[in-house]
Amino acid sequence: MIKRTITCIGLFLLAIIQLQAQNAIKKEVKYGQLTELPRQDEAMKKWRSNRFGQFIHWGLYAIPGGIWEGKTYKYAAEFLKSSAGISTATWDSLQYQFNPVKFDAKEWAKMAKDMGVKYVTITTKHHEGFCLWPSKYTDFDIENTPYRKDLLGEFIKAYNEEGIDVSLYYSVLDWHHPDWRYKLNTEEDKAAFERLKAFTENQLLELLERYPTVKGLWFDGTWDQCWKDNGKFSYDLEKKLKEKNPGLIVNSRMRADEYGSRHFDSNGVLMGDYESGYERRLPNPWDVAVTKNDWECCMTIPENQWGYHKDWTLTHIKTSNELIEMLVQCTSQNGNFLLNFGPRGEGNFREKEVKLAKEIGDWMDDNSSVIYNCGYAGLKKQSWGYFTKSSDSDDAINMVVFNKPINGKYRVKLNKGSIIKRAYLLSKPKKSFNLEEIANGEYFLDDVKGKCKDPFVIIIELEDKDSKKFKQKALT
Ligand code: FHN
Repeated sequence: MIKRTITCIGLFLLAIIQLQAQNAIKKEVKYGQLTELPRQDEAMKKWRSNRFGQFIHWGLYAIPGGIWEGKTYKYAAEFLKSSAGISTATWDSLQYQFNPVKFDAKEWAKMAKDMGVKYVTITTKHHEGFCLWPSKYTDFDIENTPYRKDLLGEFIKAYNEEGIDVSLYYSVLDWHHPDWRYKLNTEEDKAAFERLKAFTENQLLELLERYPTVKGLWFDGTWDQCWKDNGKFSYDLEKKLKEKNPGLIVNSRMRADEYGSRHFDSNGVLMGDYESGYERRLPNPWDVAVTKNDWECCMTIPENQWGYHKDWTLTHIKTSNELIEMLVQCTSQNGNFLLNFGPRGEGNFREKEVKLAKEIGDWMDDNSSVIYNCGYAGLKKQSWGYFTKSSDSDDAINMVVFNKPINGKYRVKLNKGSIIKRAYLLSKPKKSFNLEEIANGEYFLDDVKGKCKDPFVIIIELEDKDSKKFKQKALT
């Protein structure tokens, strides 16, 4: 009795402490999230069902391609200005060499379409500050290059004609702009940064005005103190941009709250429309559900090169199977995969990128039904690969196999009570696998003989939960 009373008092005290702790960390956030998440409007549903996107990093850095005065710099080519200690004036003069005579927007869009992407995100202005569109607010733009034409406009038109949604990358960090400040230490810094804010807002509204079909804005370069000190500005800006383009989708990097918390507000609530912190990394594949928020992983083909680097022998170059596995993993965990390409200064892609795009596209031709409109199947990654599930289907799940078991049998662990009705290769739907039930909801699938391209897909049809057979099994 005494023991029970002590336990009850203990639990009561613990509950009070927990309640107090919760209240202590709950802050009143005025400039946090604008809407309830996850967004369920048509634009967001489309973004979510797209699953696979192409990222393009293109700017002046594509001209030197990681090499300056005969010296090769290993670090990311778009950072060459700082790696090689090049003055702003010298770097900016690359503008007068930017003449991508080989740029063919239609060819680019066709390559993207054939690769199977449903959306593209292109750098309109990277950290160097150079703008790929003719901007009213700066001369450091495409209009003042030998190319002169509205390159971004051509790009958007061509991709839209192929049915690909376009989203625009914009770096707030700006190495060219005289009013950029990392920190706002003095009154003069603050005044300069006010001008930078006005410039940023004007350019973003200009982009949305000029290119009304744009579906999203992808912010970057927002990690410095100056941006953290301007949470209210980022809140107001998100609002204005969304008023200008209803349905607009914005990544979480755009935002800070009034306490300087980025991506997530001070109470841990995501800001923007999807989490964009997965850069060159994926979530733990064994996590059952990553998060209820939408998210996107952006990935490079080499280890860390976004812009064009002339020497790709410096790092590991991912194979198409590695990249396909990442795409599948993202899908299986309800995320999107944005794969980066860095075209040359002349305007064409390196042969290796073209080849990889073709290989991924060949795989997508046969297997895109396990990617588009698909997501988490309610099941963990297993030793042979990943499950995905289409939101159009109630009774089928997809197994995407990357590791073929030596004994030729796939051990498949479903949720308890699940019964497999039939399993077959997506490429050979008529031939069923032999099934061996080894535990409640657990099976061995015997390999179906025949050649299939790796990685490949097995479809599992499940017994309808209302069927007699299912009810009987569930009781046992
Ligand atoms: O510094 C950039 C980098 O060049 C590239 O644009 C990536 C893409 O996510 N973002 C920055 C680093 O977070």
